[in-house]
This record gives sequence, C-alpha cells and structure tokens, in this order.
Amino acid sequence: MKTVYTCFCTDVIHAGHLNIIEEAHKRGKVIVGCLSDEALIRYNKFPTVSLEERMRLYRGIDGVEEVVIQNDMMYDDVIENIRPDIVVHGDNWKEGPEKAIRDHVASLLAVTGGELVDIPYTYDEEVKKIDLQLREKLSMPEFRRRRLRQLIKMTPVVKVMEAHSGLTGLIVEKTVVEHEERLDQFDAMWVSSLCDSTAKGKPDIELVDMTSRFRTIDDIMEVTTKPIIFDGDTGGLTEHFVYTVRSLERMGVSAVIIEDKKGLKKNSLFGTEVEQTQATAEEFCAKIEAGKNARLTDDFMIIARIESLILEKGMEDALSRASSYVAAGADGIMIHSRRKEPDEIIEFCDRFREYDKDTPIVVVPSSFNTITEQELASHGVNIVIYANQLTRAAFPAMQKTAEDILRYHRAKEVDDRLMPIKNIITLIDEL
Ligand code: SPV
Ligand code: MG
Repeated sequence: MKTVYTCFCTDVIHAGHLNIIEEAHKRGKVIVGCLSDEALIRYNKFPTVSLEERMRLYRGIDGVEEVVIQNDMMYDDVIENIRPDIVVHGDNWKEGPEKAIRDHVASLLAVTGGELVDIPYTYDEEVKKIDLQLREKLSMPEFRRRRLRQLIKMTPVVKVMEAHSGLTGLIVEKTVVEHEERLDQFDAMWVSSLCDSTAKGKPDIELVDMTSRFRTIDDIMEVTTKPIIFDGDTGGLTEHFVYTVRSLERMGVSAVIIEDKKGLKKNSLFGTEVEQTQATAEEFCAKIEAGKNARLTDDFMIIARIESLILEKGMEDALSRASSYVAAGADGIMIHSRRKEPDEIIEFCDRFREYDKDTPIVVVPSSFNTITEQELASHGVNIVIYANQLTRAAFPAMQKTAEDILRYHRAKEVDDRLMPIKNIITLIDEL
C-alpha cells in the first residue's frame, strides 16, 4: 500500500478538497498535513478556527487515514519523517508564488524517489461562494479587531505596512512574494497621520479631522480583511480621545497609537528642528487611563508612543515613561527614533525587556532602515511598522510622469513605465 500525502490550509472543506482526497485515496493510504497557524499566516490565510478544530475537520473526511501537523510551508520535515510515495496537491500551485513550494517539493521527492501528482483544481460557483463567505467573516469588526492580538502571539514579528486609501489597502492585503524559498506578506495596516494628511495635500499637524480620518479607515476596510493600527497622533484632548477610542473600536480597528506630545504636534521626523512639546508623564498617563476606561473590549489596544528620543530627552526619560505608561494601562509601547543607526532603539528594547518581558514593543524603522525585522525581534520587538514607504514610492513616480508629459507635449515617452490600460481596468476584482 502506498502512502499518499497532501497538505491542507483551509478552515472549510468544499468539493475541491473532497476531490483531492478521493484522488489521493485511489492511490493509497492518505495522510493529510494540517498547516500550523504560524505557517498559514505567512501564506495569506488567517485561520478562523483553531489548529485542533482544523485537524478534527480533516479527520472527519472519508478516506483520510491520519492527520499530522505541518509546521512549515516547505515540506522538508514531513517528507523526511513520512517519506510519502506520492504527494498530491491542486494544480493551482503550478503558478504564482506557490510555484516555489511545488518546485521545492519536487526536488525533495526527486531525492526520496516519490511522485508528485497535480489534481485539477476545482473553482466552481460553490467554492467561490465559500471563499467569499470566509473573506466576509475575516472583515467583520469583531474578527478584525482581535486579529492583532492573535498575531502578536502567533508570529515572532508582526509586519505592518502603511495604507491611506482603498488601493493602498489592497496592495497591503494582497501582496505575497516568494523569496529564498519562503512566501511572505504583510500582517496588518498602519493608517499613518503623515500619509493620510499627505494624500489630502495637508501638513501632518492634526489638521485632518477625525471624521475624515475615519473615512479613510472605512475606504480601506471596505476592500480588505487585515487588522488596522491607527495613528492617533496625540489623541487630542482627553475628553475627545475617549470618543475616538469608542469609534475606532466599534469600526473594528485593532489598536490606536498615541504619542506623548501636546499642543501643536509636528511630524516626529522633524525632531528638534521645530518646536514640539512633550506632555508630562502624569498628563499622558491620565489620557491612557481615560482611553482604557472608555474601551469596551479587551481586544482593542491602546499603545503609548514615547517621543523622548525624538525630542532628545534621553534614554532614562524614555525608560521611565515606558514604566509609567505600562502602569497606567498601555497595551503596548512604541519607541521612536530618527537616527540612522538603530543603536538607541536597541538599547531601549534591551533595557525595557530586562524588566518587562510581555508588553508588546512597536517600532517604526523609517530612518534606522538597515536593521532587519528578525534582528529587531531578537531585541524583543513585536510589531514593525513601515510607516510611509508606499506614499514615498508613489509620489516621485507620479511627479516624474507629470513633468515628462509637460516636457514632451504627449504621453508616449512615459508609457513604458505605466501599468497597461488592460491591467488597470482589471486591477480591482468585481463581486
Ligand atoms: C506617521 O506615519 O504618521 C508616524 C510615524 O507618526 S512618523 O512619521 O515617523 O512620525
Ligand atoms: Mg503620525
């Protein structure tokens, strides 16, 4: 009897999966691998049920002999341990980023003498409907809101990319790359005050009002499912902040980050070149406490952002504020720096982690951009935010195109670097 292995990464069984099991069963004894939560999220498939529930679901399928956990999206461990005679999979992995996984499995099987069988992938109306229902569930406020806390537990580092419109939200939602035999994608979105203001042609000084900022969130939420971290600037007056917390929480936003500045806030990357005033620790703690009291669920996070390094108030000030903010109820600490080197961020994280092992640490490596996510995680960082790169990428491309059309009095010269018309009209999926 041959051993046939297939890996599932689904929360719902439909006709396509049953077909794969049937085809596998014809060839021998079927072992199903259940992809772990951590591997699933790198695969752009956030689990809506637990690993145990998924295993139970797969065990219940006729023809399945055994279910095992597959911890890595690449099959090295399972192929070494199980040594299947045959691996079956839907033929949809022959193209796109998943092709790298297929190629890797083929190379492993070439060594063990196993066979790879691609089963025609079923994508009929019923399967499409199930896919849509899953997306629907993932985009619901309750589900989306708690996903950030879940991610912090599930992955060594939560990767967050800036979004300021439906389109940029879609880029963060859908971009998956294969690099060095790994698939990767962003986990969450950052609604940056800098980029939201810039997109509206306004300075980053809390000028764009909350109603407009909520509208941006709504545009993003309409077309995505990933969790959102909102840049709440200073949080405004405490009396206003409590309303902001309620609104964000109700919308399904996962976290608000507020910074310990007061008065006319300017962007942190100006540092001490402009006048900016830091609130006292007591004032800021009172705002955190008020926000925590206004919150209705434990899922929603209020993260305190410390501006001491930006304003050159020193490491001791930053660390002492971190302790006070955590004691006031902050669900996370964001530490910011505008130095090119990551040394002060690393020092802060190492020293903070000496006495606080749990409170999530958030960083925004815009200036100190040489350090990798993995290195940051090794110093205790939980969330890495790429706060403005999409805006900074788009702006020069648009400006250069505008200049060249003016220069040449026609659009031919710029056409080579533009997305083809056919692609732009099919960029957005229709329901
Ligand atoms: C933002 O993206 O608006 C931020 C991060 O607050 S920074 O611009 O670096 O201050
Ligand atoms: Mg900001």
